[in-house]
Amino acid sequence: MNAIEYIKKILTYIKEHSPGQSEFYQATSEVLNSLTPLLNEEKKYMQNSILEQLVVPDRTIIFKVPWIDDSGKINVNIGYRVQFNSTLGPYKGGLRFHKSVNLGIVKFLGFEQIFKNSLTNLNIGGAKGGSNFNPKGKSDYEIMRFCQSFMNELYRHIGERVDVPAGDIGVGEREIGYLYGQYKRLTGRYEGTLTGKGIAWGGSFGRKEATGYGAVYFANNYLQKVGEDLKDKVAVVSGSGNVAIYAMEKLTHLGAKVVACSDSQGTIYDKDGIDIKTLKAIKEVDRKSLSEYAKLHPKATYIPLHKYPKGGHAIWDIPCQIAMPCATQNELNLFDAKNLVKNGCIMVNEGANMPTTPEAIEYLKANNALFGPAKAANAGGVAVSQLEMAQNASMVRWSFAEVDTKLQTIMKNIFNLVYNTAKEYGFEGDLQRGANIAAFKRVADSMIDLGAV
Ligand code: NDP
Ligand code: 2IT
Repeated sequence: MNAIEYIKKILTYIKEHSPGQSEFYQATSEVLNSLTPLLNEEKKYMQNSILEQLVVPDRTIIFKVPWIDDSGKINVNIGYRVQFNSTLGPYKGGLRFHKSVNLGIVKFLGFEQIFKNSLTNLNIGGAKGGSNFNPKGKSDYEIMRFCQSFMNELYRHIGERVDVPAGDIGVGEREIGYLYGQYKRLTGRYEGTLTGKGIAWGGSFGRKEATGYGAVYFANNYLQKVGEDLKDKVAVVSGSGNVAIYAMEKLTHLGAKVVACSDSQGTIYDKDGIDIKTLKAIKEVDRKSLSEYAKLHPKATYIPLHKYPKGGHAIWDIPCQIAMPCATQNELNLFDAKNLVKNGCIMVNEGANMPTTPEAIEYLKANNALFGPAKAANAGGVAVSQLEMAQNASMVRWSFAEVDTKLQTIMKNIFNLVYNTAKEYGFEGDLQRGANIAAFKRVADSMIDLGAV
């Protein structure tokens, strides 16, 4: 069997055995289809059934999360933790609380996490979890009761050298606090089993900023490689959550002008440059809609979601040179990619996980836009999570500057690794392929070293 037949066989297996899990199929197809040159060259991966083993999680935990709302009613949600692969270290990856969460989404995120974590060159395996709980409009006490109930089940499956959850969509410092508090109550242990903790109670300086800053460091390395930089570039960033806000902040630090961002309800266009202080107050503190921004900055334009023609997204129709999707999966499609290219965009750099559809990626590549793939570009968040684990394990705390310097080095190393790997395999400039091959090699070779079954 040659590599193409081997990959096809595995993808057919996934399709048959994971019905309805379209995001999982999309994520596995992307990685596997990148591996053809490597699998043709190195027969050991097929001989050791590495693909068969990589596409099935080590274990999948699905549980009931009952919680009482402020009116006294009992609600029930579904909780997930997919411990995908622990070859390189303890399971590591975030928790997502969003109404759209289902097993296919958690599996796609967990699968991606194996390879992202591999690229950091740190010792962390891949996992993801979450719930279909919708945090929108819930009081602090409702969030607290939900988090406590979630942890009542999860605690028995995690530990500082077993599985270390963190945040993702809908899970930030507040939620990590409630989850960690309940973990401590149930186990009596203060060992740092979650990352993204508050600084006062064991968190790391720089974790909050790490994904967004890291993604911009990645973009900057990429631009420098092609003789460009961020100075005076016009940028747009989708989302206005944790990743988006700190991507915007670092873009601004490095001289770019961010003129637009979005949330699940609409888009803000401020041609003078987004005022990040106001944005933080609206989204991080008040947890309100972006429409509030236009009230405070009357020159800015607010485009509600329903006002943009179906099929595309308003944010990608705003002229820019640098586009950073930082909200969610499949938020930048072919229609959007065409708009970006038409308007002069030279780079799409992914802050979110799998935000660009396969057709959009092909279009961008065919039109010579630089493309920074998520598993490389957004790996700074999980990398600083590992630095948080390291600080917790040795009971020390590093300064913001120390963490930020380490993050910059990690992002530079990831960039060089994926760039050089793409070149080595004859796909110079295709960082998506470079990231998938480099990440896979480290995991697969380690699986063989540890005994392939
Ligand atoms: P947040 O919950 O902090 O922010 C998410 C943002 O995206 C919000 O502005 C939200 O809008 C918007 N959004 C979420 N879902 C949708 C949707 N279905 N349609 C439109 N807009 C949406 O999450 P993060 O910033 O942490 O995560 C963003 C992305 O980055 C995700 O893909 C995540 O997996 C990825 N990521 C996160 C890391 C981290 O460290 N947090 C690390 C690496 C990747 P609203 O404000 O209206 O809710
Ligand atoms: O997608 C991701 O890398 C995250 N949500 C962060 C994971 C982590 O463990 O910090």
